[in-house]
Amino acid sequence: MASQSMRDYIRNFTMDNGPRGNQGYSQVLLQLFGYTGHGKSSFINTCKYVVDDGPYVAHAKVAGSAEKPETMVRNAYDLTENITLVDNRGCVKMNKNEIGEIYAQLGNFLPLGKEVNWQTAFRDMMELLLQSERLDLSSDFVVPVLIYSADCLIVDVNEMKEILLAARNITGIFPTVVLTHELSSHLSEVQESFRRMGVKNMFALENYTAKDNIKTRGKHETILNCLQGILKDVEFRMLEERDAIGERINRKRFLLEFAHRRDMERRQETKNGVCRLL
Ligand SMILES: Nc1nc2c(ncn2[C@@H]2O[C@H](COP(=O)(O)OP(=O)(O)OP(=O)(O)O)[C@@H](O)[C@H]2O)c(=O)[nH]1
Ligand SMILES: [Mg+2]
Repeated sequence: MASQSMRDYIRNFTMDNGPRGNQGYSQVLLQLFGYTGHGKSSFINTCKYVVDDGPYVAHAKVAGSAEKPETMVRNAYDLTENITLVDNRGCVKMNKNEIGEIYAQLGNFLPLGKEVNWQTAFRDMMELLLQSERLDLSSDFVVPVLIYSADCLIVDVNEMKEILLAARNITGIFPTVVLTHELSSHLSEVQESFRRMGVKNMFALENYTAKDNIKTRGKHETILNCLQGILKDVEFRMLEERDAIGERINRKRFLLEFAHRRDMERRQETKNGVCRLL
């Protein structure tokens, strides 16, 4: 499809067009997640640049380098009237503390515009879910999008697979994977790893940046193609009967069970530690 018609498709996308209507959803929320420095904020700026078709603007603040974490606050950016991009806090390593928070972000239980702190205890997760009653977010159709730099070989395949599956369990949708730094020599190896993990929707691209934003047809088309692919998936999902409130309840259940399990494991570890000392 030519760029202009892809752009029109994205700009005119609404949840109302399916044969079953919007089924209680008002917008698509693209939840960007992943390791810090892999290009989430840059991807947001790139998407806005391509879809708005205006000058390059750094809407989301980009890190000076990939090493220093930049985005600590969960911010949302409107791409169109019906599509929002969420810049979630990235993590340095997806360990047990951080992963719970990634799940809470993906499940859409954390307020926007506030700093994200990694919680550890079951009570914290429970409190977070109780407080989320103040937010009315059940009308967001959440799509998880993992942003991963092709410059980084995947060290722990099992950990990554677990995260992708958990993201699918929380949102009901297997994450789309966006590989940034597509010029990296590791690209095909990283692509192959994700393919073996069952990833079907994968897009490799170079983000536009403040320094390098000369419009190129190839870059523009890849971004439009990626966004269009995600929305086609949403349309496909909307052919089924859905229950926005029920899905939210399931997401809460998943998170509470996860936090409970994590708490039990930690207690067991402490107990084992004490036994060893005695
Ligand atoms: N070459 C190249 N550089 C990129 C690409 N995407 C991002 N960068 C650079 O990588 C650095 C980190 O990018 P960010 O967009 O801030 O990454 P982030 O995932 O938002 O990082 P946190 O907010 O810390 O979690 C910046 O210096 C970007 O200019 C890309 O596709 N190619
Ligand atoms: Mg960022």
